[in-house]
Amino acid sequence: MLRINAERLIRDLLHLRAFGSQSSGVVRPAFSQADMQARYWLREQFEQAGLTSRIDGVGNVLGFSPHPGKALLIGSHADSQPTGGWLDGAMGVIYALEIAKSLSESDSYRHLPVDIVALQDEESRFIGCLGAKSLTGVLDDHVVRHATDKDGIRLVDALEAAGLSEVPRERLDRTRYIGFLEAHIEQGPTLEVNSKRIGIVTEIVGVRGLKAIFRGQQNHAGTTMMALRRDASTALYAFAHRINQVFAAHAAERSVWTMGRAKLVPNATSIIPGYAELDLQFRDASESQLDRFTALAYETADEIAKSSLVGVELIEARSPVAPSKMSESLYSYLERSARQHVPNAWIHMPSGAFHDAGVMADFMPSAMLFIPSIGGISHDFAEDSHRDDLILGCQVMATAVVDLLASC
Ligand code: HGY
Ligand code: MN
Ligand code: MN
Repeated sequence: MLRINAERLIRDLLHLRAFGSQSSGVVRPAFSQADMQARYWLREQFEQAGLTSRIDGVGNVLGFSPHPGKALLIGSHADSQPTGGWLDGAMGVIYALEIAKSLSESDSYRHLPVDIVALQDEESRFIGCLGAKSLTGVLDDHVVRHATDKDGIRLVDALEAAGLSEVPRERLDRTRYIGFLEAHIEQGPTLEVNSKRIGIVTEIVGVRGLKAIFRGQQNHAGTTMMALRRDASTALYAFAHRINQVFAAHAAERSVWTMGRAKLVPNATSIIPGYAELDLQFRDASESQLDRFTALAYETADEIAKSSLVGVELIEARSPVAPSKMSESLYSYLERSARQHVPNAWIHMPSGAFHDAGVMADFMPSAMLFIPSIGGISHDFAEDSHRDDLILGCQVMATAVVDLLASC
């Protein structure tokens, strides 16, 4: 069996955490200085693991094995949410690094071809799963040219500032790979609540994002009688309330929706807002359910516009990520390894978070492994996992990798 080095795994996880660390979490958004510093360090580490490593034109850090034969690609994303947890994405990148290092030190397994990758902007600062979409050839150049982050910074300027504008983007060679494996924290409570230590992911939800824009009339908060107001904030609150009612009435078992970002202009206590924005994100494992929610959102926008005398416009706020199925033949190796290491402490489960594996799954067979998140918390500085779960997850992944490649 390929034995990982547990101390080195934790040490490398903590080293990656140091890039952009704040309180107990990280602030390492795509193309930030902390993100690029982390990628330079990862490129060095990939080289030290015996791989040929380079950073491509959208910031993906790739490590290519010198060994012949059909390879596995393993990895996750190294960028974080604006205020993120230290393990989201990072864990899967360091698992891949630890497996590469352990293989390079093993007389029995050093010949196995494993490429590794630290993907870029999975967290949608500019474009959700930017790195995975670029590697698999589904990144639309028009979208790249016009992408901006929430502060209006253009992606093309971020690429320029990171010194990547003239760097070629890598494209994966489909014929080189058996498939893609991604390890990730669960980011939810299922494993912990069920006292399980390993999750084998069967499917990943899709996600869509709309922005509702409300255009009314800015005016004095004291002299403007209620009947005369065209209050953009009141229309926003009415829209949000109605969405919660209508989506709840049409929700499927795993439907979720979030209105996590609002903007009122001019955002002053004694001024009736003339302009407002509200982001609406929704997710489900079924494309038809996402279509249904999209239609309901537009119907609700029309309804509020008619009843409030405020203009209500819906625009697409993010590039959609479609729901995806994981490869059963690939995840059967993760199952076999989990059964060997923790016979009664693993389950099959869907993923309520989207992941790069969801994009990779359209390009090659893909599979994911989860470890528990303490308290089910993620996308928060408090995100954490138990050290023994971190170590177990990497060992289960390493055993599955060797078993899979040895059987090819
Ligand atoms: O939002 C997500 O599901 C992912 O963690 N970016
Ligand atoms: Mn995330
Ligand atoms: Mn993630």
